[in-house]
Amino acid sequence: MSRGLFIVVEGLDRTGKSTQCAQLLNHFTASGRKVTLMKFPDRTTNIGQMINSYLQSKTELNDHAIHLLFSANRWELSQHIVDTLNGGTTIIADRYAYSGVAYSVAKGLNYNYCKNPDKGLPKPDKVFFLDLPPLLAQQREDYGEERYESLEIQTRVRSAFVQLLQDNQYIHKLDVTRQSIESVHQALKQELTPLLESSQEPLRHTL
Ligand code: DGP
Ligand code: NA
Ligand code: NA
Repeated sequence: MSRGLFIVVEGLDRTGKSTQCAQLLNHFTASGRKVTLMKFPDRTTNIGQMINSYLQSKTELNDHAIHLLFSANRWELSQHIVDTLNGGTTIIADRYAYSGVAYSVAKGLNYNYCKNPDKGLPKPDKVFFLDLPPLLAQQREDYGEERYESLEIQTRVRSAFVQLLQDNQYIHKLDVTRQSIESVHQALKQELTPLLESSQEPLRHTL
């Protein structure tokens, strides 16, 4: 049995990540592939509940402490990721370690420091960065409810993502400005086609 693919969708808040993940899930399900969705942060775990409370500004936490909690939230699910992929199921993840770096760098934490806690996590087969100018994202529905959803912070998060794109050629940037949901979906599918048609190397890559 071949293993599943690990696909990650990244981007600023309100760039359509969740919508695109759902579309990919439907597409893969319809084509008969075993597939599941994961979302980071996963707010259902104990650590995830601490993160949720922080994001809703119900608690305050030191920048380093929350950085490590976000990473711990990925680590507590890492074995599940490995087992799922090795069991032949494809994972579509709404955010992953790239958000981990970008949002903390945006607060002023050191870039290399930010990457460290996630080193060793399973490495995705494909990472997409849905790029939308922060000013356009801000105009979308429900914007501004959580901690990081301000134009100033999102602009800094985008700069950090640009640095990640420069340092990791395997991250695929997709400009979603003025793109319909369907056209972004088509672009993602097209980019995934070569991966779907080739057999995967055993899962041994780590971040
Ligand atoms: P979401 O549930 O996708 O809206 O994400 C919640 C918020 O948390 C969003 O503003 C992005 C931010 N975020 C996601 N992952 C991380 C992370 O690992 N570290 C930090 N600092 N922020 C993150
Ligand atoms: Na959000
Ligand atoms: Na989302």
